Amino acid sequence: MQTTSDLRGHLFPDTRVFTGYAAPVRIEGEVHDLEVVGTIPRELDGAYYRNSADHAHPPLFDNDIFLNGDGMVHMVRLENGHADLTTRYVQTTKLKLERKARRALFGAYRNSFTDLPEVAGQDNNTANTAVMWHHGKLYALKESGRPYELDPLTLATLGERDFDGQLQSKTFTAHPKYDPETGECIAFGYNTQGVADKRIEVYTIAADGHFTRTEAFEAPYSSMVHDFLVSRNYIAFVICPMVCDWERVQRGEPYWHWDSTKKTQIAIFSRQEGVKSIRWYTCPVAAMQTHSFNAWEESIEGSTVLHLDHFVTGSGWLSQFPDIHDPDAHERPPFGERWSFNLSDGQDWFEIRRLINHVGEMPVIDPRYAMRRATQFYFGTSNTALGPMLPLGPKGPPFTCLGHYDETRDTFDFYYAGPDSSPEEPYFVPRSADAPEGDGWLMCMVGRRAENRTDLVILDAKKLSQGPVATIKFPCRVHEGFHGTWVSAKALSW
Ligand code: V55
Ligand code: FE
Repeated sequence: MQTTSDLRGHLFPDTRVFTGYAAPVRIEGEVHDLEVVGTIPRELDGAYYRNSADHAHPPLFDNDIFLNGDGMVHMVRLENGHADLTTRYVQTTKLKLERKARRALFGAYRNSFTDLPEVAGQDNNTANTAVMWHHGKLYALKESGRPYELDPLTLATLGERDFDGQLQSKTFTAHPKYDPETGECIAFGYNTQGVADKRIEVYTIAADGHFTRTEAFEAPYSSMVHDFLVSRNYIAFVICPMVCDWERVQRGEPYWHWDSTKKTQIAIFSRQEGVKSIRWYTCPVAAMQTHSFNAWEESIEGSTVLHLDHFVTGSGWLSQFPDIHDPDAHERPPFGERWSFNLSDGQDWFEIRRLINHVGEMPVIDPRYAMRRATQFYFGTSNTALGPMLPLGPKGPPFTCLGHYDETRDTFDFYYAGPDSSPEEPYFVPRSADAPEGDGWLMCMVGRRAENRTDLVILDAKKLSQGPVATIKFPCRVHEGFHGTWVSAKALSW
């Protein structure tokens, strides 16, 4: 098979995914004692980890998408007002094979039929989407494969994991949920055989790493199940028409396509009773959940109402995956929505209302308030009242701001990162274990696009518009990433 990389030579393609601020970085290393403007709060003793997709090799196909980059984890260790940076690739099977060959061997995103014959049957997992800290271990996650365990102090890869045989699925979500009361992790795998199957496995992992519950159910069709929602007593999956058709995949077409003839369907079941209590709801409009804030229950006049707070778009993710019925369809931006289900009335009906009337994504809450009512919402956004939009990147327009919605006062506050600056997903760290909700810091990587550099900023989460209390300056760029987490030095025994 002649690939576009054979024609190109050993160069990254001249596309939006591989040039400018999105160009692969590929540098692994450490920077000791970074420059700091302002003061890093002394309470922040620990490490911020986050994952990114940073192509290590020019792709086989020029039209490769950014989601197909190799997992590169960034760690910023904060200690006593100082900060150190470590960047390290996840040593996946894919990366090891390709390093040995000094070229790409795997082809299009999740499509093994486009791989070169010498890697037939080998795992294409890039481990590039999120990091998970649970039962004292750090993992790099990608929804198309199993977790890779990392050494939390060095980011060295310890190996692919099935949690000592407890994980049946060949896949594991990049969006596990952590129960702040029980210490459990609720997680799932979809496309569990590594192909376009409809099976979804749901796991409860105890604080010590033991799987205390494994259950499975079938979705109405095989679709991208990127995120889900968990409340104190319920689990909800939003199945969206981002569909995988194995015959198309076998023909070398993209793994996903948007099929507007299918309906968005929501599965809700009790954590206690499990999947035998599943109920399905049909969404009255075309909708795709991008990422979730939180789920929570409310008792209203004797009925149990389950609220799903999440970002939702009315189109597919058309910048990455085609609409098979309408090639000219335009991607629509996501807004924050609250979907409310009366679980007591037996009806296939739910209420949709706008929670956040700003285009946004990368939702975050105070993690101590997960699974119950949270009232403080943080997200990436582009508020044109504060600064101009930035040139399109591979994911669309970069954020220029972080937003904070305080539902108790119904007010918004914004951090504008400055000209040519793009904040990424924030992470909330409470000031102390018993501080009130929202009393703490938001930390966030910020692209300094004109300088080809990255900063980590720390903001007072109640005063975003006042700007950072500390700006930690990297001497270089790290690749734009996806999802991160904070782990205290105590938990790390650092
Ligand atoms: C997403 C990210 C992925 C992926 C599928 O943000 C969906 C959504 C970074 O990889 O493979
Ligand atoms: Fe995600």
